[in-house]
Formats: sequence, structure tokens, C-alpha cells
Amino acid sequence: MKLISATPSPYARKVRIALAEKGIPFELVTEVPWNADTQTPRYNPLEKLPILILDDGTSLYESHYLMEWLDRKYPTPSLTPGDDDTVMAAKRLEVLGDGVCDALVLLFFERLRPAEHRSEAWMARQRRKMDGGVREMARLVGDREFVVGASFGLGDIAVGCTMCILDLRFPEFRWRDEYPNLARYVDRLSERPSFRATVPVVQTIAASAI
Ligand SMILES: N[C@@H](CCC(=O)N[C@@H](CS)C(=O)NCC(=O)O)C(=O)O
Repeated sequence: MKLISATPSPYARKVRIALAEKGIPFELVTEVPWNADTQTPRYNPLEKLPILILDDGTSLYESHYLMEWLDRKYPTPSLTPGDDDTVMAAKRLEVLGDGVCDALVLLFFERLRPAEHRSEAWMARQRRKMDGGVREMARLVGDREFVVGASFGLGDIAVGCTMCILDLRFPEFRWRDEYPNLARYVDRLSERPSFRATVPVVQTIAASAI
């Protein structure tokens, strides 16, 4: 099995953490999905990573789909243990995390545009989504060790990956000051070997790609 990933991608990181927590061997293929030479369109018509390529050549994509696929095909340890309400609570955290990351991506690219073409209203809109999503994640985390239930799982991966990419891409968002409970929780998660092995790193996007 191969995973097409990018070093800063929070979406790919979720899948890398799931693979590591489950002890599934895989080959990591690192790409810059925005560059002209990326192979992502060969494997995903939506031209996004992460992409999981199975040994028979089948390609699977979209991080929430991959998380569910891995949890169903490799159920031990489960990343969504518990009853339906518990599972759906974890998936809600993933919706929030992905939503914050989607807003961050839009804001990131808007900021790369020449100042005279940037829309302040558009950037403020994305910023509101990020603020709102993080506020809600902080509320749901509270003082819990794991955001849902009594063990590590999908919700923790979603929150952890989201907050770490904010630290990297948007350090002026001082969420650690606003939500010290969330900061303590993320710092604890970051100690896990699966998190330590997948710390996000900036990639250089070719100037011609943007
Ligand atoms: N909803 C998708 C988002 C994936 C995504 O946006 N990936 C970025 C890299 S972080 C990408 O490949 N973007 C290329 C593009 O949108 O053309 C998921 O969860 O997998």
C-alpha cells in the first residue's frame, strides 16, 4: 500500500497517524500537489491528496473516507470505538477540523495574491470560520484527556492535526492564549509517536503553480 502525501497537509497527516497507530506498513510518497509535475491527477480525478494506492492498483482518496476505510478494514485498534453516538461525536470533530483546514487553505492562497487583488471580506470570512471552528473544538475538548470517550481516536487525530497546521501556517492566530485547555491537550497528543513522526513541514510550491 502506498500513501501519496504532502509534508504540510493536515488531511494527509490524519491518514499517516491512523496508519501508524494501527501499525499498517505502507510506502510514503511525498508530493507537492500544486506543482505541475504532481502525480495526484493520475490517481484522483479531484486532483487532491491524500491518496491511498492499494496493492491491486485501486486508488482511494478524501481523508475522511480513508479514515473510515482504514478503520473498517483494519479494525484493531479501533479509532472509533463505542456506540453510534460516540462514533458520530468523533466524526463531528473531524467535520470541524476539516472545515477549519479548508478555510485555512482558502485564506492561505488569498494571501498569496498581490495585495491589490486580495479580498479583505473573503479573508475575514475564512478567518471567522477558523475562529468559530476552533472555539467549538476547544469547548468540546474541555478538560478531557481524549476529546471523545476514554481512549485515543479519530476526534483526537482531527483536532491535533488542525491545531498543528494552524501553528505552522497561521502563527498570528494565538489560539494557545485563548484556549489554554486546548493547548494542554494538543501538547499531550503531540507526545504520541504517531504525532512526533508526522510533524508538519512547509513545502515550496513552484511559483508557476499559483
Ligand atoms: N477534502 C480533502 C482535502 C484535501 C486537500 O485539499 N488536499 C490538498 C493538499 S493539503 C491538495 O491536494 N490540494 C490540491 C488541489 O486542491 O488541487 C480531504 O480531506 O482529503
